[in-house]
Formats: sequence, structure tokens, C-alpha cells
Amino acid sequence: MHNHHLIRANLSIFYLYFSNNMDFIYFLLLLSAIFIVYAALRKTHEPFAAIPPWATHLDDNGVITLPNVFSENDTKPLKALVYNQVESKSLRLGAINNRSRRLDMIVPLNALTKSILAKAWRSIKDGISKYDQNPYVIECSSFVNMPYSDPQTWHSDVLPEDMPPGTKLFSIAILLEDTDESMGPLEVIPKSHIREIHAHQRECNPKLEHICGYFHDDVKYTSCVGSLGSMIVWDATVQHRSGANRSGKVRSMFYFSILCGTSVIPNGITHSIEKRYRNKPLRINQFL
Ligand SMILES: O=C(O)CCC(=O)C(=O)O
Repeated sequence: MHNHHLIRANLSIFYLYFSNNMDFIYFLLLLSAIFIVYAALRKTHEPFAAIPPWATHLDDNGVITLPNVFSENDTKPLKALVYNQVESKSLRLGAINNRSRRLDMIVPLNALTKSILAKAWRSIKDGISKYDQNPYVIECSSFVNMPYSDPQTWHSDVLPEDMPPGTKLFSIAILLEDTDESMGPLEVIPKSHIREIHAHQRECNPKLEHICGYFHDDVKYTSCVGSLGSMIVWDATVQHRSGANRSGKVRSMFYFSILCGTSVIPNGITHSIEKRYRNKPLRINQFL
């Protein structure tokens, strides 16, 4: 007997059994009720959409580069704003400025940067919301690396033990020009936020701080290169550094940091944001 004959026979028996009484109606009602309860339960147990692959990569490696998030229309005025800070009377420098020709220039939160933060957040929200649906913005700044700037020593912005369970701090940077390896891009030791890798952890003589990076290349790292408008997201506990800029070009990034699962600013972070937002941090959804 073919399968469709079997199905037909079963349906006929089913019909004969139910057709003469109300049981069939009750049966249908019961089925619908079960379906409605099942659908409701599924909904309440699935608060977030499926985790996108880039977010799994970020969790596993501590860093992800997302290409082409911003267009030149976005990055052009942003780069002008960053560069204008050099002349601005309100220039405030973050803590990561040193003689190795690198600037951490705080960037004002204005209409432009707010719209950039909104666009950035929209593009990563589905992967980050599991940590916090409305994180605090605790940094809004820029890194500008001059031609021939030295590499930094490997470091994390925050030690993993300084991040209480259930909390996360991510930095999000936007490349303001096409960036290749010769320009000393951000370099990251993958998985160093979850696993201790001792090779790079030799202490640096402070007198040599600005050149120590040249001696610490004996570990596998990822260079966060990409075209203008690419976005890099990294976990603040991952080991990273600014690479050696051996090109004759300036490398610049706008960046901001979001704190998830707490409002308590962790030790170590430079908190590079306009002073007025330091004690009263803003939440990112207000920019949407
Ligand atoms: O220059 C860079 O690309 C990143 C530098 C950085 O993240 C840091 O100094 O903590």
C-alpha cells in the first residue's frame, strides 16, 4: 500500500469517529488552545532575536571588524570634527597621549556624533542587547596616530577581574580613512579576554614605554584593517595595542564605549568623554 492510501484510510477512520458527535468540535478547540499557549510560551522565552554570527565571533575572540557600516558621507564630517578639535578652545585630551605621536582627543557629543552613535548602535544592537538593552555611553573620543608613531605595549583597558559578572564594556571605533597594516592599525590578541596568554605579558620598563611594543611581537595577533567607514567592536578586557605606523599617513578613528549591565565605571578605563557626562552618563537609546 502506498503512503497516500494509508493517509487517506486513516483520515476516513478519523472522520467516521468524530463526525457524529460534538467531540470533534471539542477536539479542534483543544488543539487551538494548545497551539495558542505554545505560541505565547515561545514568545515569552525568546526575548531576543537569534544571535548574529558576528556577535558570536566577538564573544569568542574579543574583537570583530564590520566592514562598510558607514559611508563617506558619514565619515567626512566626522573626520573634520575630529581634526577640528586640534584648534578647538574646548580641546580636552584623554589619558592615552604620549611622546609616541598619538592623541586621544575627546570629541563633543553633538548632533553629528549622536547620529553616528545611533547608527552604530542600530547596527550592533541585535548582538549586544543580550548584555544590556540600553547601555551607558561612557566614552566619546578619537585616536589619532601620527605617521611613524611607535606601537603601544599590549594592554587591556580593563582587567577581566574588574568587570563584575554579568557586565561588559565594549569600545566601538569607526575608521576615518582606508587603513592597512603599514598604518599601525589597532592590533588585538584574539581570545585574550577569556584565556591567559603569558607571552606578551612581560613588564615594560617605563622608561621604554613608548618603544616597548617593538619587542612584543612574539604573539599571534589580528590587525583590524579595513576601508573607511568600517566599524571595529572590541571587548575592553581583550589585550590590544595601537600598532607601529610605518606609513607616512595619519591613521584616525572615532570611538565610543558602551557599558553593559552596570552604571559603575570600571577601574582602568580612561573615561574619555566630555566632563559633564562623566557623573551623569547617558544611555544609548536616547540617541535613537
Ligand atoms: O590606537 C588604537 O587603535 C587603539 C588604542 C587603544 O585602544 C588604547 O590605547 O587603549
